Amino acid sequence: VGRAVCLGESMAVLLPDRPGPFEAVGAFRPSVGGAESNVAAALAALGVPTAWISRVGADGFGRRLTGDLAAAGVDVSAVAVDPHRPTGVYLKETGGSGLPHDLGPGRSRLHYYRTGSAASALSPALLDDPAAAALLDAAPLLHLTGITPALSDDCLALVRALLARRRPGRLVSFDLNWRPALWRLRDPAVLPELLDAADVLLLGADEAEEAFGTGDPRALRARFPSPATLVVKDSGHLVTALGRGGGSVTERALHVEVVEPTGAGDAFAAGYLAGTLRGLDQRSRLRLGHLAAAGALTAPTDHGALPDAATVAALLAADERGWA
Ligand code: KDG
Repeated sequence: VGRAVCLGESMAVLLPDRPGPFEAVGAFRPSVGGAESNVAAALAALGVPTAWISRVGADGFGRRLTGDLAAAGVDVSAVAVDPHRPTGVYLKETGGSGLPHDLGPGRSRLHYYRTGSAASALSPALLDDPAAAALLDAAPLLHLTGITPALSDDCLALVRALLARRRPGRLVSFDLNWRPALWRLRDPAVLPELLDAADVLLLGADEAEEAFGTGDPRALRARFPSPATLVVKDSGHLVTALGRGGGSVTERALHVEVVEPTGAGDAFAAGYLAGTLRGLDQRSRLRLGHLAAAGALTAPTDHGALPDAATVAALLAADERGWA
């Protein structure tokens, strides 16, 4: 059995020492982020053998990314090192300081420095790389997001090539991850065709509203008819999984005190996909997604911890009152 493969750009993250606009920040602490590698780390934490495929610069941030992911148990053997382009970086701004220009409590904004990054040079040439091809050929799951096709024409071509190489028995999941800042200079009209080529399509209702004019699960199901499962996350509270035949299951998120929301969608995806690979029923897949998301919501970084295995098992089996 192969490893689940997550493919996409990761970046060094600089986390501020306090909430507020950057003019009020005293220091930044380095961490790692990137939607697909967040999913990879969370899948590994959930016990799913996982690889992350990407490209980093020949620099300290690139070594930090690959080192941290390897330490999280993720296979990084097919991460290429680009001698000419740097690893991307983002700075996280968080609200709640009460100062002028503050974003507001519980809100955050990512400031990207990633144009011309090593990962933006990912291209269909990746498919000729023996290490990447071997991982992709054996993968029971390939996870992609809408960030990658926004990075460059080459990245878009790679996503198209990956979606065209279907293998029986391999699931392809695609998380919209709508990033308007990345699409400002590119045409997002390429997205629907990519999303509709997935087996499992994950969307946030808010981001779908912005990107496609509707966040309604039924309308989105009609808009994206091909994926076997469409998962719509309604502002973090309710998540609905809709099959192709009209059936649907909805599960409420856990109530948690949100510390910082970045990475929660990735953690949800990992929980849902780990449940899918384990053959759990839809409700349990959604619950595992919510449990993983709760960990990320209550951590200042992109990553959070899961409860112990016994607690997870009890929560998956709990009745409606025991769960929410
Ligand atoms: O989902 C979390 C990501 O948004 C964050 O880690 C940065 O990958 C990132 C992006 O492109 O926004």
